[in-house]
Amino acid sequence: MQLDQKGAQTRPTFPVSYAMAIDGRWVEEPADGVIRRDDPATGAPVAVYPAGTAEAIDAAVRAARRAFDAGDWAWLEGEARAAVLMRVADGIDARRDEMAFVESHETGKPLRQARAEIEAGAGMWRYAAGVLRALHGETFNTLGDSLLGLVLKEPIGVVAVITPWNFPFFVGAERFPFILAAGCTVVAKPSEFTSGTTLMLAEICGQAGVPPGVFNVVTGTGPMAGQALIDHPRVDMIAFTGSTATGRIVMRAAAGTVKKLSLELGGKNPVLVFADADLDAAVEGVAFGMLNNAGQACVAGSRLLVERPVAEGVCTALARYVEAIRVGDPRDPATAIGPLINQAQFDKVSGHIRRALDDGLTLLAGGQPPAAEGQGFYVAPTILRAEGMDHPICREEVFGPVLTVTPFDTLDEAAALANDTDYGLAATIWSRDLDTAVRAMRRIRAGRVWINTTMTGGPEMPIGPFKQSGLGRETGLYGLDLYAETKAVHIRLGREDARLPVGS
Ligand code: TXE
Repeated sequence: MQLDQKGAQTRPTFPVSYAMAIDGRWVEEPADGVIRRDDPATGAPVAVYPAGTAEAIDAAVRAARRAFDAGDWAWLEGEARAAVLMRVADGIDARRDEMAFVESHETGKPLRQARAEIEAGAGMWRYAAGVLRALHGETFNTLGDSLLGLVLKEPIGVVAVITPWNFPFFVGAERFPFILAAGCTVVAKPSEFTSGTTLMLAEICGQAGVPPGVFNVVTGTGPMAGQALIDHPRVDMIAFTGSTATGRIVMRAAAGTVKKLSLELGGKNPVLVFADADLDAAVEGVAFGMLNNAGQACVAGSRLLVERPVAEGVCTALARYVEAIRVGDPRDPATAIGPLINQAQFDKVSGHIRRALDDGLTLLAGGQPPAAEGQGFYVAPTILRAEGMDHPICREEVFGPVLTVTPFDTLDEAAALANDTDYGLAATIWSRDLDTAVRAMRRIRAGRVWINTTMTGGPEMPIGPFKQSGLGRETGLYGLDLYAETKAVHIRLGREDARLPVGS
């Protein structure tokens, strides 16, 4: 998988056999066999990765530790480090179509969407390169005539990054460039379903001048490679993105050697539509928030709360809108939604829908496989009406193209329903009234709020959770600071008087 001489991109022949990137080398061992990944749209094999063992993790962590302690990266001048990150961004751009092709085949997401995510990922690397030299400490000149206080920012060390399958490249791009910008070294463990683009990134990093050992990738399963990584005593910090259940395992493991944590976990994100909203725009936005990436997004808008006088009309328009959405072949440019990631996710989403129907929730759209179906894990956009927030489909992260709709009468009620969840990742508000929109925004407990738009932003905005959706803020200046330790330095000027009583 290299650029050809004219600079055109080569599409890989599937299945691709990958090796792990450890200490600047490509290695297939230590591994406990291999993991085969099949295209969720067709079932055809697309990738084979080594099932890295605890020994592979140990080798990668030792390499990252050595590279960090050697200081070649951590002490590199900011200008030079930024130049490397810029070259990584250029390398991503140069292989964008090829990476999008791999990403689409491993995840089932539409090719057009995969391309946009790779492009936005390169933008993250450029932003981190630019902001890198803004990382700075403080001085305190208030400690008196003979004491000067300095607050220094230093890289935290070896960071373990565990990423999920829903946005394999982009979730990495929200973290890796900031971690490297701060001067840290990385051991990444991508999802066992979608490791291809992270390994391609390792190749690009090497070509861009990231020194050996600074960016390592070990492939493998969560219970084997993932667990060994979070347990490893020489890891200083874990950045984990995935389910809340696995997030709890990560927290427990981190307690062993008191590692710093960043966790982006599940979400059950409310979308509030007030009667004064631009309802056409709201319907389109609600559909996008519910269906982007087939609903497999932690910030997906999965609970629609709609003001009662417009509820009927919004439901009718929304049902019509989503039923016209094209579900099918991810490589067809007309496709809006591809298949779900795998059988387990298909079973989970179908099970949620079945249970809701058995329990008497009203079906407004979908509920069965879509018409334009191949043999993949396709689920039709499904809308269900729910009174209150008690049913499991309103409380649990479904992670599929499924939306519940609940009417409300007052802003207070809307805020209470929105906050009636253990999660706090994101929320969306549709209203043309500034007072209503701002009051609702202030009441909702979520790390990201969109008003009259949804699921958009840029690298300068911090992302992260409230409540059981996790810990920490990635991207923006916050994302750089996250990977820095803070050292308080006290400098004495002149000779100090003895501070202990001496003699009698
Ligand atoms: O996630 P896991 P799964 C949610 C979503 C989905 C559910 C299950 O609701 O239906 O999680 O998905 C690694 N030690 N999200 O089971 O297990 C694993 O290898 C260390 C929300 O795929 O959390 C992968 O790399 N690592 C989410 C990563 O954790 C372990 C995105 C995520 O997998 C591990 C994905 C262990 N013991 C799923 N066990 C979001 N917030 O966007 C697993 N892993």
